Amino acid sequence: MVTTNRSSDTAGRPRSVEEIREDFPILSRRVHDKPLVYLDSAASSQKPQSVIEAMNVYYQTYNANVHRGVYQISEEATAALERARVKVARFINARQSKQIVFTRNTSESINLVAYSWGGVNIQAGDLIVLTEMEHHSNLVPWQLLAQRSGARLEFIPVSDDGLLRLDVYEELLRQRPKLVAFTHMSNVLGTINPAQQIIAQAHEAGAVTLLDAAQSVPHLPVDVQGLDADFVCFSGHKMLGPMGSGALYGKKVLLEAMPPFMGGGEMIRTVSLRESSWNDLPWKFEAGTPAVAEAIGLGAAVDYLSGLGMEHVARHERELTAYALERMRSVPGLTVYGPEAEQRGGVVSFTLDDIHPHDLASILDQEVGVAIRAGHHCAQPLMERYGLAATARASFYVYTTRDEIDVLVEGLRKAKQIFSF
Ligand code: 7TS
Repeated sequence: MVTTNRSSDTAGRPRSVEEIREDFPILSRRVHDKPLVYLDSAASSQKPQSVIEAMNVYYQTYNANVHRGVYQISEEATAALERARVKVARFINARQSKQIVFTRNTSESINLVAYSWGGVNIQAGDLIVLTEMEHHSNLVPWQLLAQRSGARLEFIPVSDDGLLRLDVYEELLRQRPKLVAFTHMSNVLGTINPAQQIIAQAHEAGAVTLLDAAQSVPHLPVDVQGLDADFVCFSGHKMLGPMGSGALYGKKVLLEAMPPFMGGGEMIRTVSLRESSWNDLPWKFEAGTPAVAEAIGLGAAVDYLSGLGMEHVARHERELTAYALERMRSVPGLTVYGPEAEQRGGVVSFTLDDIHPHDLASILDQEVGVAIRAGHHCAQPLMERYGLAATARASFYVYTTRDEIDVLVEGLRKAKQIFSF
């Protein structure tokens, strides 16, 4: 039932990117009669065979609802779901698996906290501190909470080179915010924020913290206890797992004190016509039939990443990003946004002359088979901060090669030629 992954050979040598690529069936397909070069992993990653297989095995051999059946396959499904929770907990070094709530994605995890924790802890006049580099997922739920409660929002600004202005943060902390919610890594600039420091300072000022780890958990070793984070939100589909899988980590004292987010089956202990009592963590937050196959797939993704070693994953992407920055900057007229390679993950946003990023993405797709993202990347306030309507964005993962970056650069040169007429 459990598919193995060959993360390293018996001598412990990290697997080469060529070996890793063999685990991803989609990477052998062609687009426009060219090999697919997938450089949009920050939006959603590809999935290895072991993840696809784990979900298939569930559907083919023990598909059943969980937590209620007293027959064998339901018990197997329940055990597999809960095993996946334990895997996710270990992956981010959570103390207990009950601190992992399965959700559909980062957005749902953040909304859960905004409604449940925010509903009882945020009052009129309270301050919530966010940053200018947030994805809409870590902005809009707090805007909605502010509208409901009368709370205030303030923002840590971003410097010209894509770093958070921590001097301004220190000033904001003097106003004693109730919550500091920020992204660990920007999906536009690639900036890796000093999460441990930001969290420690927030705690000194008496604030609770929420870390949007949508771009960090897939790419860096993340230790929630080391960070002392209160809430951590991430998506399975960005870390080799299935669409519709995600998680919320929370400190037990906070999760236990929170009311349910949604009501329904699974999340109750007892129900009478007029009132109910709640199930234990984490099921209190998991109303209705869960996405069982997706959770099992996420567990398999975590196995795969753990097999590779997150230090190895992070090193590969750091090296690749340094290479990409150097190669891309050799293209005349190309502007890269965000900090230098040491302070960023594998995300490179750029513009080329005055070619519209959407046109650029179409040309790269058709001419060289490169898939990149173009647009505001769900971070409109950040775009506004840099006076941009859109950028093109290339993003990398465990299966990205230097050759693929060379193909991207070749495509950029072609685009320049096409637009010079
Ligand atoms: N936070 C960050 C930092 C993200 O990059 C994303 C998705 C989200 C939250 C939301 O994740 P979801 O799984 O709930 O959608 N980022 C992107 C992106 O950069 N392109 O497409 C989705």
